[in-house]
Amino acid sequence: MESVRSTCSALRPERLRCEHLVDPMGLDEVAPRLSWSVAGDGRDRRQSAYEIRVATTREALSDEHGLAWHTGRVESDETLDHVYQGEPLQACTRYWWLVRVWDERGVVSGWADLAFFETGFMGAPWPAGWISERSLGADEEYETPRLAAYDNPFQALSVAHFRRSFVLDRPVASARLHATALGVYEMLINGRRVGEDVLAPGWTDYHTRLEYQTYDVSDHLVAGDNVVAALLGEGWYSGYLGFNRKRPANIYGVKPALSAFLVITFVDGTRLAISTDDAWRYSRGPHIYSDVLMGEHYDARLMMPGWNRPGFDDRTWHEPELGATPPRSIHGARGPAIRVMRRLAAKSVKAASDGSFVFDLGQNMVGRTCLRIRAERGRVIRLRHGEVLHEDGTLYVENLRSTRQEDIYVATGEGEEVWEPTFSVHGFRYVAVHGLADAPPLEAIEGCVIHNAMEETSSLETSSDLVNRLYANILWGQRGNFLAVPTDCPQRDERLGWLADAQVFLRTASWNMDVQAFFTKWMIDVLDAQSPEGAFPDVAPRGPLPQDGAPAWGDAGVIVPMTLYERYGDERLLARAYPGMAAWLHYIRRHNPDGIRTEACHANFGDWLSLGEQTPKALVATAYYAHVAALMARAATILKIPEDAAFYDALFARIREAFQRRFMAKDGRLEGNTQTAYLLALAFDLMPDHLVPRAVAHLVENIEGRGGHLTTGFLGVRHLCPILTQHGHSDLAYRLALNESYPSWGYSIANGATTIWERWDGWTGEKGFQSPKMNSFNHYSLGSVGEWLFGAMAGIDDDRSGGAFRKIRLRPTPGPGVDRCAARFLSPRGWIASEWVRSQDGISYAFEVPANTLAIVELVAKGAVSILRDGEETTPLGWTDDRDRGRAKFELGSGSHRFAVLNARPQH
Ligand code: RAM
Repeated sequence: MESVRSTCSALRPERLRCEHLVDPMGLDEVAPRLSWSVAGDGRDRRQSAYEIRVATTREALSDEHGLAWHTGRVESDETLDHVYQGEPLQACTRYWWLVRVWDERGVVSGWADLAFFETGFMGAPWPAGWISERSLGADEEYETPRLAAYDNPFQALSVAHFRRSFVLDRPVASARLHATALGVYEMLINGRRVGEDVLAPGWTDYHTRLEYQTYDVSDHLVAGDNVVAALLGEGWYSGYLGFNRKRPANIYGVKPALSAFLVITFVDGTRLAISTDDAWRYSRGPHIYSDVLMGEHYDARLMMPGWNRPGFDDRTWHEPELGATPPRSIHGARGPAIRVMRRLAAKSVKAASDGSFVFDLGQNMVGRTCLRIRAERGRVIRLRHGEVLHEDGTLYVENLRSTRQEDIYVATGEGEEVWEPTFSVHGFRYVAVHGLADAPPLEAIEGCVIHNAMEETSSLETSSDLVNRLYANILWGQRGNFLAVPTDCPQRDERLGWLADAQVFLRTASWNMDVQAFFTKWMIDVLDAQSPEGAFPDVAPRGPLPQDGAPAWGDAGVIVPMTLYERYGDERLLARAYPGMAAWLHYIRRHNPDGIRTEACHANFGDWLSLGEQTPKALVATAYYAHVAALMARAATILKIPEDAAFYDALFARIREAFQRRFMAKDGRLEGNTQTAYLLALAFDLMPDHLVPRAVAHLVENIEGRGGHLTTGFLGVRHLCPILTQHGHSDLAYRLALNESYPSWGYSIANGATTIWERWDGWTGEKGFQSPKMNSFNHYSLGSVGEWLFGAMAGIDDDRSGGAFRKIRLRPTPGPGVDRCAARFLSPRGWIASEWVRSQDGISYAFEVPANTLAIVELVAKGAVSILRDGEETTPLGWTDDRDRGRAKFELGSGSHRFAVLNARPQH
């Protein structure tokens, strides 16, 4: 080991993040947190000290006296969440930062690549005015286009085009554009798009809060004439939202408004600020209407060439109306922006019986279609979007309910035309193109995948095609539904931030992507949505569905911050959420003093969409009540509030006892005798110790009695495979996970699923499609089995201590039907890899953990004669031989390690 060490190079600090984002702009945190990870060759690598430097210029970073914060050398192995403690941060200022680290031998690294964060207004009042379209008089009409000539079945609004000219007479040093909208916007300067954000500023409860974006536009400006321009649409603010079919819905407001603040700093140190005011002009353009849910109608003949550049004659344009009323809280974006994240080429195109040409993208996805065609002027092309097809090859769109997700493009006839809708998002795999006489080429349609820009952090490859597809389907469900908020589905008139869906899926989500900043933002939405009585909602933002939260739904207000703490060690978020979490607990307690939760359960969904058996709702509700009480006790301990911890511990014990008294028979049988009943009781520690084996036996018996099939809904399914594995039935967990007969994940895959379905019986050979009233083919909830794929099959897990993978638990669990499993995961501390292969001789296992972490490896060695480490049967340091119970445990430092667990062979 020593020799490995002495040849290895210094550690490398990398992946620098501030507030869990890479180089964030417009940050309004007074004391932002800085994180990095360290990489290094060899084993047992450790950071022993670090030094951080922060300064407002790059040059000042090398000047000890010019620093805003200088930690000096600090003896510490921590790489995450170093709270800024330098000079008070100035508003609207870029701070560059650097870090270097010392390794276990005291060898110092080079400085990491330069990173920055840029502050926003830091709590100062939002400086810009608000502009919107004027309400026209009865006899007035917009010049362009004459909307009356078009069919607008949804009465959705057009997209307002705003512009404002200005002259620059001095050389520009830098420029920033801060912008937001009651609605959705895109900004342009001199015809060039500012940033790449889609549907900014995203969705918040616009009554309560609004986020703004900050863009570096220094290189958008030119000497002389300039134009800043904007497109403004309705978005979640005044467009169709949820199942509200009224127009105008007026959930938040009826008329979108834009607010922008362009600050130009000249080389001579002077500044010019341009705000949205009466110097702007607006017009309507080629969008006949644009709506997130319904789609977009765009007549390209009405394009106004040059409208967003200098030299355009805007004398016929209108003066805007001023003074929309924004919410009091306007602050810098807290999560990652929404972007076009990838593009999918069409796989095939077929003529359908209704005259359309149906393109197949090969993947159920969320985003928009890019159309590329040549057509004569005035040709109307309709693009309809659906997730699946009818048997005759036409689109199945019945499940969209009132949503249309249909785009209309009217061609100019000028060469090749390329178009994407601006403010509309669809959930689809198939695009039916109507209005073309001849079959268009495959390249005519491309799918633009849109979601919040989160880093993907995993890969999973196994010998089983079914498992590989299951993993892909789970990942695609997340790509499709992490859009502004974690939505239940992306296609029908719903697309809401349902709380239970989010809490059951969060662990899985955090394997697939770095979701910390995304959920930090959404937790603000959840807290905003808490009622004065303490009730969390069913959906956040509440928007079109204002009701209070059901058990397991409202409980997400406690589960989400605790899960984020376990995965990322985010204590600040936990501390901020804590008062709200406590208020929720007291709300439940007030209504249910005897511990059995039957009151204030609101829509009380139970184990939603379970199949063939119903778990008593009071049992589900009480189990969850106990669970959130236990989580509160943990939260209080972490936050060092011992009185609270004792209170919630006692509360948990009382509810647990009440649960046993009310729902449990002496033989450990639970009321209803359902799979979910046992799963919740076992997962939430509600069974007395001596009856745990009985509960497990009842569960197994239930599953076996159904020929190895599940009945679980949203709530039970998450615990199904993990609990079976934990209690010695991993073979049965594998059987369920790899099952192809109905109901199972495999059944949907065998029937062509490329995402997780909302319901086990979304389509069955026997009955065809489920009721179109509720039948999404892209709902991530039942995909919560993803946490088992990583946590059990691949065997990588955090230790739930909040150490954010400082200690990595590795417990690979091979099982029937899979001969090889290779997983990789980018933890907050770096890449973890885990791979096992089964052969006749036994299992070989290799893993890698990043510098500065410790691996607790547990190998199931039942029946094995020997365990080899790096090819030799040695007992390494940290070895605790536990082979009597069929397990061997090791504690190992960073680097890659190799084991072989050999089978017994006949003796000669
Ligand atoms: C459905 C949603 C969601 C679920 C609720 C109870 O409409 O799709 O997934 O949480 O109902």
